[in-house]
Amino acid sequence: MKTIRLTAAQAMVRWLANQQAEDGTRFIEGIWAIFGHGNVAGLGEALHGARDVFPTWRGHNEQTMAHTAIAYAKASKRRKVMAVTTSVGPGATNVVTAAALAYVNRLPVLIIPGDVFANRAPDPVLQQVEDFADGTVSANDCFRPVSRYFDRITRPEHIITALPRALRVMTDPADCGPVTLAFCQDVQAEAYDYPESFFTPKVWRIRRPEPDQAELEAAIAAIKAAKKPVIVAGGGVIYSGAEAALASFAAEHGIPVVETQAGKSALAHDHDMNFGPVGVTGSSSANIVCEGADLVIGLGTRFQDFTTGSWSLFKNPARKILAINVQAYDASKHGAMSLVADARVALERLGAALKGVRFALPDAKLKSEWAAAKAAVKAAPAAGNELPTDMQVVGAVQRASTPATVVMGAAGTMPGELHKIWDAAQGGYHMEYGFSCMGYEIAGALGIKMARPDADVVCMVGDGSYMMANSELATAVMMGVPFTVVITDNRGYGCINRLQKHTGGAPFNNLLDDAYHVNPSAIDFVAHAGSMGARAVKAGSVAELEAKIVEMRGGAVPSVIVIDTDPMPSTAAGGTWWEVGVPEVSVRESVRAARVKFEENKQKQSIDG
Ligand SMILES: Cc1ncc(C[n+]2csc(CCOP(=O)(O)OP(=O)(O)O)c2C)c(N)n1
Ligand SMILES: [Mg+2]
Repeated sequence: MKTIRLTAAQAMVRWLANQQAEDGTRFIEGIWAIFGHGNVAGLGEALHGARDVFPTWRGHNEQTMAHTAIAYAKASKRRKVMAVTTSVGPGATNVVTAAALAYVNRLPVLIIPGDVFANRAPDPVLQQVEDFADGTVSANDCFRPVSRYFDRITRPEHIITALPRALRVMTDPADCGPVTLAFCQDVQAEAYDYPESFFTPKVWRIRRPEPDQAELEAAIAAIKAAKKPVIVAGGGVIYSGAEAALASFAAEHGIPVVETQAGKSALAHDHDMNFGPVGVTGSSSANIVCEGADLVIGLGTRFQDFTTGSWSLFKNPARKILAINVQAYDASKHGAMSLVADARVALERLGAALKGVRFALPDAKLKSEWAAAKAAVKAAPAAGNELPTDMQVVGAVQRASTPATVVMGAAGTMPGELHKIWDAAQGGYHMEYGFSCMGYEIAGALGIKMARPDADVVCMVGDGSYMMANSELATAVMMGVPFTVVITDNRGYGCINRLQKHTGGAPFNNLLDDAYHVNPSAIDFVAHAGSMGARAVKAGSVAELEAKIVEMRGGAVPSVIVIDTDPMPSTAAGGTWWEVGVPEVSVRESVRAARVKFEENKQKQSIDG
């Protein structure tokens, strides 16, 4: 056997650089790194040696550079990924939130945190978490519950088994998620005679599981027996590349499609079969269809509470749920009839068996009424002194958008409003709403633009999320990756303030003025973003915002446009109940009233299974 003597870190990097996506490009596009003790000497030296074939990028925060990697994978429909490496201790635990985000959203990312010495000679090292009862525990054990595969590399030859397992998980459509390979720092630097064959380039094809025959037949029978079916399209449609198959299946059989946050833009907003966004942040058109449906066909959806209205949305007492999902866990939720399969394959198999089966589409008026409701809240405001609403901001961004626009976000007011009222071109929507993690926005925009250089990426971020994490803006400037950031400054956590009010709470600790302060907070976002090298301006009105988006598009660095908005309004039309725990006893009358409403709504909840 021919061997080559390399350190474990050199071997890992060489192996990673040789893994290919189906299109022949690197499956792992490159690695985000913040060095420290635990990765600078071992992995750092190896990455330097491979820098011409495997790029290393420097971020400003481990969590957000992982967000960039995750957004890149999402925008690549899980066909390509990025890796992230950190030092021992705080660098590593900074990534735990991002790992959880990837875990929830079923998105692949390869996390390689440095770990303590396998030989334990210098223990306790700087940043070592000492477990009094377990000698095998390190800070990296925090990754276990939020990794689809976790391994600790305590011998150089471990990578020969660990790395293929890591790639297996990231390319498995059902198990897909974050992988953590905690890499002991002494082991990174140890040499070993690796078999040459280990480094043979490999193409990782993503399989398309076929349905089980009996499940398929039961699904066909259920659809044939239905009178008012609806398809709830989730992120799985997009990851499967099933958009065109869905469009033709829906059109052929007359089945309306509604879209979740992750599924939005599977069909263009104006596609005949697209009845709009579903659920808590959904349209009246989609929700009315869902309320009456006798067969709810989940296609690549996790049935998160925002989709199901905490299981109060599907009101037809005779309703059945058919869950088509590549992951059996999701396909068997809430007593659903399961069809475990790839979304595209499932649609093809169902379509072949349902030739000639056609349902009457819901009244098209539902769609025109929703279009009017959207247009009303998005219309440019009449000139005046009032602060614009976030919906009017969305309207301005919409009018300034192009067919190449990908609007994105994660937390705050924007995800709900964008899901409801944004008219997305096919593929023009990217929302991280599995974890809805504040601070994903700017880092995520960078990842999307790296995956889709031709896209016009528009990042919608509130002042709160911007304050939580913004420093990858400096990275985007440094790397020359441009996108547009719209900061809606409503001086606080507007959506949570509204939720607080809605549940009877006093305005408390959300808007900056309602929080303990000695000096009123007045943050200059233009100066802040400008200090990182972005082209930053303030828009004094919705009209100015619209003009500036167009004017600043196409620069070499990100542009940031700040606009003051009113924290109070949100789109009243559409939507459905969302369960939030309202106190059963309270001295506040408004809480007691909210509790009464809560109990009424609880009656509408129907949980199968
Ligand atoms: C990391 C994280 N912490 C807390 C939350 C809960 N949360 C959701 S939205 C929000 C406020 C967001 O404020 P901002 O970005 O200004 O948006 P706004 O609602 O004001 O438009 C908070 C605290 C979260 N989603 N993520
Ligand atoms: Mg805000």
